[in-house]
Amino acid sequence: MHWLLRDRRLLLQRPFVLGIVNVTPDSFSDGGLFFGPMAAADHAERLLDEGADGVDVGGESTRPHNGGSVPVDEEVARVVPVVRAIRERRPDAIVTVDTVKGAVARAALAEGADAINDVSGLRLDPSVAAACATVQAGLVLMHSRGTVADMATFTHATYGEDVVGEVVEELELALARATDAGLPAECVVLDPGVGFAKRSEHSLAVLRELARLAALGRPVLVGASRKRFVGELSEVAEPAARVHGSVGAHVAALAGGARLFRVHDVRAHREALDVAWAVLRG
Ligand code: HH2
Repeated sequence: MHWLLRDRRLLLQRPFVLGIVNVTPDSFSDGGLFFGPMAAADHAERLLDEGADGVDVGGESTRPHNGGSVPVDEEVARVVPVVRAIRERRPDAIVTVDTVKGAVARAALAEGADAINDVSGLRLDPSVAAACATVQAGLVLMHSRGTVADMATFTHATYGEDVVGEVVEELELALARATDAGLPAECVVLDPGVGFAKRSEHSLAVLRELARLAALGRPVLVGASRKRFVGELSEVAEPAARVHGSVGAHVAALAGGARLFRVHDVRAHREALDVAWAVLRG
Protein backbone atom coordinates (compact mmCIF):
# COMPACT_ATOMS: atom_id res chain seq x y z
CA MET A 1 0.00 0.00 0.00
CA HIS A 2 1.56 3.29 -1.05
CA TRP A 3 0.67 6.92 -1.73
CA LEU A 4 2.13 8.77 -4.68
CA LEU A 5 2.74 12.50 -4.19
CA ARG A 6 4.48 14.21 -7.07
CA ASP A 7 7.78 12.33 -7.30
CA ARG A 8 7.57 10.72 -3.87
CA ARG A 9 6.19 7.27 -3.19
CA LEU A 10 5.23 6.87 0.46
CA LEU A 11 5.18 3.24 1.45
CA LEU A 12 2.99 3.77 4.56
CA GLN A 13 4.98 1.19 6.47
CA ARG A 14 3.96 2.74 9.75
CA PRO A 15 1.01 4.97 10.75
CA PHE A 16 1.23 8.33 8.96
CA VAL A 17 0.56 11.23 11.33
CA LEU A 18 -0.65 14.41 9.65
CA GLY A 19 -0.51 17.39 12.01
CA ILE A 20 -3.24 20.03 11.70
CA VAL A 21 -2.26 23.65 11.04
CA ASN A 22 -5.41 25.76 10.96
CA VAL A 23 -4.68 29.27 9.67
CA THR A 24 -8.18 30.41 10.53
CA PRO A 25 -9.83 32.70 13.06
CA ASP A 26 -12.74 30.30 13.63
CA SER A 27 -11.75 26.60 13.64
CA PHE A 28 -13.76 24.63 16.21
CA SER A 29 -10.90 23.71 18.53
CA ASP A 30 -7.97 26.01 17.78
CA GLY A 31 -9.39 28.92 15.77
CA GLY A 32 -7.28 32.09 16.02
CA LEU A 33 -4.34 30.40 17.77
CA PHE A 34 -2.09 30.27 14.69
CA PHE A 35 -3.77 32.83 12.45
CA GLY A 36 -0.64 34.76 11.37
CA PRO A 37 1.63 33.06 8.79
CA MET A 38 4.66 32.96 11.08
CA ALA A 39 2.65 31.65 14.05
CA ALA A 40 1.27 28.95 11.74
CA ALA A 41 4.71 28.04 10.35
CA ASP A 42 6.12 27.88 13.89
CA HIS A 43 3.26 25.59 14.86
CA ALA A 44 3.95 23.37 11.82
CA GLU A 45 7.60 23.05 12.84
CA ARG A 46 6.58 22.15 16.38
CA LEU A 47 4.27 19.41 15.06
CA LEU A 48 7.04 18.03 12.82
CA ASP A 49 9.43 18.05 15.80
CA GLU A 50 6.84 16.11 17.80
CA GLY A 51 6.90 13.37 15.17
CA ALA A 52 4.38 14.34 12.50
CA ASP A 53 5.10 12.88 9.06
CA GLY A 54 3.42 15.84 7.43
CA VAL A 55 1.26 18.88 8.11
CA ASP A 56 -2.14 19.85 6.73
CA VAL A 57 -2.50 23.61 6.26
CA GLY A 58 -6.06 24.94 6.12
CA GLY A 59 -7.40 28.45 5.54
CA GLU A 60 -11.14 27.77 5.76
CA SER A 61 -12.96 26.24 8.73
CA THR A 62 -15.75 23.71 8.26
CA ARG A 63 -17.29 24.79 11.53
CA PRO A 64 -21.00 25.34 10.81
CA HIS A 65 -21.67 28.97 9.89
CA ASN A 66 -24.22 31.15 8.19
CA GLY A 67 -21.95 33.39 6.16
CA GLY A 68 -20.56 32.62 2.71
CA SER A 69 -17.34 30.75 2.21
CA VAL A 70 -13.93 32.42 2.57
CA PRO A 71 -13.16 34.30 -0.70
CA VAL A 72 -10.42 32.72 -2.84
CA ASP A 73 -8.02 35.68 -2.43
CA GLU A 74 -8.37 35.59 1.33
CA GLU A 75 -7.84 31.83 1.52
CA VAL A 76 -4.77 32.04 -0.75
CA ALA A 77 -3.39 34.87 1.40
CA ARG A 78 -3.82 32.73 4.52
CA VAL A 79 -2.39 29.50 3.16
CA VAL A 80 0.33 30.28 0.60
CA PRO A 81 2.76 32.17 2.91
CA VAL A 82 2.55 29.29 5.37
CA VAL A 83 3.29 26.67 2.70
CA ARG A 84 6.20 28.82 1.52
CA ALA A 85 7.61 29.22 5.03
CA ILE A 86 7.36 25.49 5.79
CA ARG A 87 8.97 24.66 2.44
CA GLU A 88 11.88 27.01 3.24
CA ARG A 89 12.37 25.78 6.79
CA ARG A 90 11.67 22.06 6.22
CA PRO A 91 12.21 21.24 2.55
CA ASP A 92 11.54 17.52 3.09
CA ALA A 93 8.34 17.83 5.10
CA ILE A 94 5.15 16.62 3.48
CA VAL A 95 2.72 19.50 3.18
CA THR A 96 -0.94 19.05 2.33
CA VAL A 97 -3.42 21.90 1.90
CA ASP A 98 -7.01 21.60 3.09
CA THR A 99 -9.22 23.32 0.51
CA VAL A 100 -12.28 22.67 -1.63
CA LYS A 101 -11.33 25.32 -4.20
CA GLY A 102 -9.41 24.69 -7.43
CA ALA A 103 -7.85 28.16 -7.43
CA VAL A 104 -6.49 27.69 -3.91
CA ALA A 105 -5.26 24.21 -4.83
CA ARG A 106 -3.42 25.59 -7.87
CA ALA A 107 -1.77 28.36 -5.80
CA ALA A 108 -0.74 25.89 -3.09
CA LEU A 109 0.66 23.37 -5.56
CA ALA A 110 2.58 26.13 -7.34
CA GLU A 111 4.18 26.89 -3.97
CA GLY A 112 5.28 23.26 -3.64
CA ALA A 113 2.49 21.63 -1.62
CA ASP A 114 2.60 17.84 -2.01
CA ALA A 115 -1.11 17.12 -1.80
CA ILE A 116 -4.57 18.64 -1.56
CA ASN A 117 -7.05 17.58 1.10
CA ASP A 118 -10.54 18.14 -0.32
CA VAL A 119 -13.24 17.73 2.34
CA SER A 120 -15.90 17.85 -0.36
CA GLY A 121 -14.49 14.86 -2.26
CA LEU A 122 -14.47 16.92 -5.49
CA ARG A 123 -18.20 17.72 -5.20
CA LEU A 124 -17.82 21.50 -4.81
CA ASP A 125 -15.10 22.21 -7.38
CA PRO A 126 -14.08 19.36 -9.68
CA SER A 127 -11.15 21.46 -10.97
CA VAL A 128 -9.25 20.45 -7.80
CA ALA A 129 -8.67 17.09 -9.52
CA ALA A 130 -7.22 18.67 -12.67
CA ALA A 131 -4.94 20.85 -10.52
CA CYS A 132 -3.57 17.74 -8.82
CA ALA A 133 -3.34 15.80 -12.09
CA THR A 134 -1.07 18.41 -13.70
CA VAL A 135 1.70 17.70 -11.20
CA GLN A 136 0.58 14.23 -10.00
CA ALA A 137 0.06 15.64 -6.54
CA GLY A 138 -1.58 13.63 -3.80
CA LEU A 139 -5.30 14.08 -3.18
CA VAL A 140 -7.26 13.21 -0.05
CA LEU A 141 -10.93 12.69 -0.90
CA MET A 142 -13.12 13.01 2.18
CA HIS A 143 -16.77 12.02 2.35
CA SER A 144 -19.22 14.81 3.15
CA ARG A 145 -22.51 16.19 1.91
CA GLY A 146 -23.69 19.76 1.52
CA THR A 147 -21.70 22.99 1.48
CA VAL A 148 -18.75 24.08 3.62
CA ALA A 149 -21.24 25.99 5.79
CA ASP A 150 -23.36 22.96 6.66
CA MET A 151 -21.29 19.82 5.95
CA ALA A 152 -20.37 19.53 9.63
CA THR A 153 -24.05 19.67 10.70
CA PHE A 154 -26.73 16.95 10.66
CA THR A 155 -28.66 18.59 7.80
CA HIS A 156 -27.55 15.93 5.32
CA ALA A 157 -27.12 13.06 7.80
CA THR A 158 -29.95 11.15 6.16
CA TYR A 159 -29.10 7.54 5.43
CA GLY A 160 -31.03 4.34 4.78
CA GLU A 161 -30.21 0.96 6.32
CA ASP A 162 -26.58 0.88 5.27
CA VAL A 163 -24.74 4.10 6.17
CA VAL A 164 -21.34 2.63 5.41
CA GLY A 165 -22.47 1.37 2.01
CA GLU A 166 -23.65 4.88 1.06
CA VAL A 167 -20.40 6.49 2.24
CA VAL A 168 -18.31 3.95 0.32
CA GLU A 169 -20.44 4.41 -2.81
CA GLU A 170 -20.08 8.21 -2.69
CA LEU A 171 -16.32 7.94 -2.18
CA GLU A 172 -16.08 5.51 -5.07
CA LEU A 173 -17.73 8.19 -7.24
CA ALA A 174 -15.22 10.76 -5.96
CA LEU A 175 -12.34 8.42 -6.81
CA ALA A 176 -13.78 8.02 -10.32
CA ARG A 177 -13.99 11.83 -10.69
CA ALA A 178 -10.29 12.05 -9.80
CA THR A 179 -9.14 9.35 -12.21
CA ASP A 180 -11.42 10.70 -14.98
CA ALA A 181 -9.55 14.00 -14.60
CA GLY A 182 -6.28 12.18 -15.27
CA LEU A 183 -5.02 11.70 -11.72
CA PRO A 184 -3.57 8.23 -11.12
CA ALA A 185 -5.51 6.29 -8.43
CA GLU A 186 -2.13 5.84 -6.69
CA CYS A 187 -2.25 9.56 -5.78
CA VAL A 188 -5.56 9.23 -3.95
CA VAL A 189 -6.27 8.60 -0.27
CA LEU A 190 -9.86 8.10 0.97
CA ASP A 191 -11.39 9.46 4.18
CA PRO A 192 -14.85 8.52 5.56
CA GLY A 193 -15.30 12.06 6.96
CA VAL A 194 -15.96 11.46 10.63
CA GLY A 195 -18.50 14.03 11.90
CA PHE A 196 -19.35 15.29 8.40
CA ALA A 197 -23.04 14.78 7.56
CA LYS A 198 -22.87 12.13 10.28
CA ARG A 199 -24.41 11.80 13.68
CA SER A 200 -22.31 10.00 16.29
CA GLU A 201 -23.83 6.62 15.39
CA HIS A 202 -22.94 7.20 11.72
CA SER A 203 -19.34 8.11 12.59
CA LEU A 204 -19.06 5.01 14.76
CA ALA A 205 -20.47 2.83 11.99
CA VAL A 206 -17.93 4.03 9.40
CA LEU A 207 -15.08 3.63 11.89
CA ARG A 208 -16.27 0.13 12.76
CA GLU A 209 -16.43 -0.92 9.11
CA LEU A 210 -13.36 0.77 7.65
CA ALA A 211 -12.46 -2.48 5.89
CA ARG A 212 -15.30 -1.84 3.43
CA LEU A 213 -13.70 1.48 2.49
CA ALA A 214 -10.20 0.00 2.36
CA ALA A 215 -11.59 -2.57 -0.10
CA LEU A 216 -11.61 0.20 -2.74
CA GLY A 217 -7.86 -0.35 -2.80
CA ARG A 218 -6.66 3.04 -1.61
CA PRO A 219 -5.09 3.99 1.76
CA VAL A 220 -7.60 5.25 4.34
CA LEU A 221 -7.18 8.44 6.36
CA VAL A 222 -9.20 9.15 9.49
CA GLY A 223 -9.70 12.51 11.20
CA ALA A 224 -11.47 12.01 14.51
CA SER A 225 -9.30 14.52 16.36
CA ARG A 226 -11.22 16.38 19.10
CA LYS A 227 -14.53 15.85 17.31
CA ARG A 228 -17.96 16.03 18.88
CA PHE A 229 -18.59 12.27 19.06
CA VAL A 230 -15.27 11.88 20.89
CA GLY A 231 -16.43 14.51 23.38
CA GLU A 232 -19.79 12.78 23.81
CA LEU A 233 -18.32 9.34 24.43
CA SER A 234 -15.54 10.51 26.73
CA GLU A 235 -17.72 13.19 28.37
CA VAL A 236 -15.16 15.91 27.73
CA ALA A 237 -16.82 19.17 26.75
CA GLU A 238 -13.73 21.22 25.89
CA PRO A 239 -12.47 20.23 22.39
CA ALA A 240 -8.78 20.86 23.17
CA ALA A 241 -9.02 18.45 26.14
CA ARG A 242 -10.26 15.50 24.03
CA VAL A 243 -6.81 14.07 23.38
CA HIS A 244 -7.28 10.69 25.07
CA GLY A 245 -10.59 10.03 23.36
CA SER A 246 -9.10 11.05 20.02
CA VAL A 247 -6.21 8.63 20.48
CA GLY A 248 -8.71 5.88 21.35
CA ALA A 249 -10.65 6.48 18.14
CA HIS A 250 -7.50 6.52 16.02
CA VAL A 251 -5.97 3.37 17.55
CA ALA A 252 -9.27 1.58 16.85
CA ALA A 253 -9.18 2.94 13.29
CA LEU A 254 -5.61 1.68 12.85
CA ALA A 255 -6.77 -1.79 13.88
CA GLY A 256 -9.60 -1.45 11.36
CA GLY A 257 -7.27 -0.65 8.47
CA ALA A 258 -6.66 3.13 8.51
CA ARG A 259 -3.07 4.14 7.81
CA LEU A 260 -3.16 7.98 7.95
CA PHE A 261 -4.39 10.12 10.82
CA ARG A 262 -5.14 13.86 10.76
CA VAL A 263 -4.56 15.07 14.32
CA HIS A 264 -4.10 18.17 16.48
CA ASP A 265 -2.13 16.44 19.26
CA VAL A 266 0.85 14.95 17.47
CA ARG A 267 3.06 13.61 20.25
CA ALA A 268 0.30 11.57 21.90
CA HIS A 269 -0.71 10.08 18.56
CA ARG A 270 2.85 9.35 17.41
CA GLU A 271 3.56 7.36 20.57
CA ALA A 272 0.21 5.57 20.78
CA LEU A 273 -0.03 4.68 17.09
CA ASP A 274 3.56 3.43 16.89
CA VAL A 275 3.04 1.13 19.87
CA ALA A 276 -0.36 -0.06 18.61
CA TRP A 277 1.18 -0.69 15.18
CA ALA A 278 3.98 -2.82 16.62
CA VAL A 279 1.38 -4.96 18.39
CA LEU A 280 -0.97 -5.24 15.42
CA ARG A 281 1.74 -5.94 12.89
CA GLY A 282 2.79 -8.92 14.98
N1 HH2 B 1 -11.80 17.38 9.56
C1 HH2 B 1 -11.74 18.73 9.60
C2 HH2 B 1 -11.11 19.44 8.58
N2 HH2 B 1 -10.51 18.81 7.55
N3 HH2 B 1 -9.92 16.80 6.46
C3 HH2 B 1 -9.97 15.46 6.40
N4 HH2 B 1 -9.38 14.82 5.38
N5 HH2 B 1 -10.58 14.72 7.36
C4 HH2 B 1 -11.21 15.29 8.42
O1 HH2 B 1 -11.80 14.56 9.26
C5 HH2 B 1 -11.21 16.72 8.52
C6 HH2 B 1 -10.54 17.46 7.49
C7 HH2 B 1 -12.33 19.47 10.77
O2 HH2 B 1 -11.37 19.65 11.79
P1 HH2 B 1 -10.54 21.00 12.04
O3 HH2 B 1 -9.63 21.31 10.90
O4 HH2 B 1 -9.85 20.89 13.35
O5 HH2 B 1 -11.65 22.10 12.21
P2 HH2 B 1 -12.14 23.29 11.28
O6 HH2 B 1 -12.75 22.70 10.05
O7 HH2 B 1 -13.14 24.01 12.14
O8 HH2 B 1 -10.95 24.15 10.93
